[in-house]
Amino acid sequence: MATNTRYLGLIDRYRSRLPVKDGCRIISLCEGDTPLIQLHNIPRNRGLDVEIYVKFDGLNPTGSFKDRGMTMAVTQAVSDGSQAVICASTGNTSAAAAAYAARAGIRAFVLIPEGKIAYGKLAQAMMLNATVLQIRGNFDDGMSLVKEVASETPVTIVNSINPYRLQGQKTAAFEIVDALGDAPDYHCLPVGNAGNISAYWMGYSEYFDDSTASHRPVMAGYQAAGAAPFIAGHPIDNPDTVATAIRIGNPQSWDKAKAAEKESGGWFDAISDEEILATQRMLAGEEGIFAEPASATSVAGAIRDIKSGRIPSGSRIVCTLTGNGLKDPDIAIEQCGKPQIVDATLGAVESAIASAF
Ligand code: AN7
Repeated sequence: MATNTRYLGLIDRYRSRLPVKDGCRIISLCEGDTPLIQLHNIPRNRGLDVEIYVKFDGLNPTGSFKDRGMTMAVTQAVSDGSQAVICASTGNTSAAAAAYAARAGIRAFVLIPEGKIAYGKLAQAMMLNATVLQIRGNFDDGMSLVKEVASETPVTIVNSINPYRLQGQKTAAFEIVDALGDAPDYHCLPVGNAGNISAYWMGYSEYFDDSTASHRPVMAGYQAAGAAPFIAGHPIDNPDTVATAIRIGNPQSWDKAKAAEKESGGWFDAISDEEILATQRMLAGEEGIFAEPASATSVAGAIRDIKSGRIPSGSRIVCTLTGNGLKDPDIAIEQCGKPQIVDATLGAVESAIASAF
């Protein structure tokens, strides 16, 4: 007889390390347990002597790491008797909130910046039956509005200022240590609202505190150059980047992220849009991994810092790929161009193939 080993999601897997009440209804889509893929061609093609992995969180149920936090936030909201959740979002949070609210049978309200979210994310939020409000403003404006609405209306905020979100997201660090047998030397992340880097630091710290890991990694956070408040040293007013997921000027987890930087001996740095897109194509073309632009920021930063020696040779590095490339088809086609059109004849197809070599 085969045994039933069906994976039931990260709350089931890490329940003893999560604040989940006994007997409460778990709202899950079997999120978590995402692949940790070692990069082979990218380091080899550049002569980089490092052991580098990507944690591909774009393979979560709604295609981003937000599902990790959302299973916890919506489970708690339902347990508290909440009938509705609300968030501001650059796209991925809205998709995750919509999905987990649908699963729970409650309402989701999402505020997104008009015209500035990737098409796949908009499709998700609509299809998953959220009430979608496109605001004439950016993410930071939406975040302020959500706080005001929630102070007057019985809706639960499921942005990462909800502490259950970070609790869920810390499990990614657990999975990495469980997979590698210890913490990596460096962990590189894209940074927008700064919740995820704070959550990873919490996860690594908890494993270190009870000696499950022998050390904690140095944390490196990378922002898009046009949306880099941590590099500026203060919130910025008009963030802009091709990586719309991280088009954020006023990170809500500022203090937690700065603490992670300081305690780990890490750093923040900025990556240009050109570098972000070139790295997105590099991951796809050289490794077969299609991540969204914001995600590529972590790998772009890691490669730059390995080349400069800031991350030394021989290091073991993990980069989080936070979202799936399918989220943003427009940016992909824009970079690659439309495919060529040929006649439906053997000759035309053969000559097109020959010219590709
Ligand atoms: C793919 O969906 O803020 O630093 O509203 O979608 O924890 O904010 C998305 C953020 C990185 C940044 N990569 O993470 C939202 C939202 C992707 C993202 C980030 C986001 P944080």
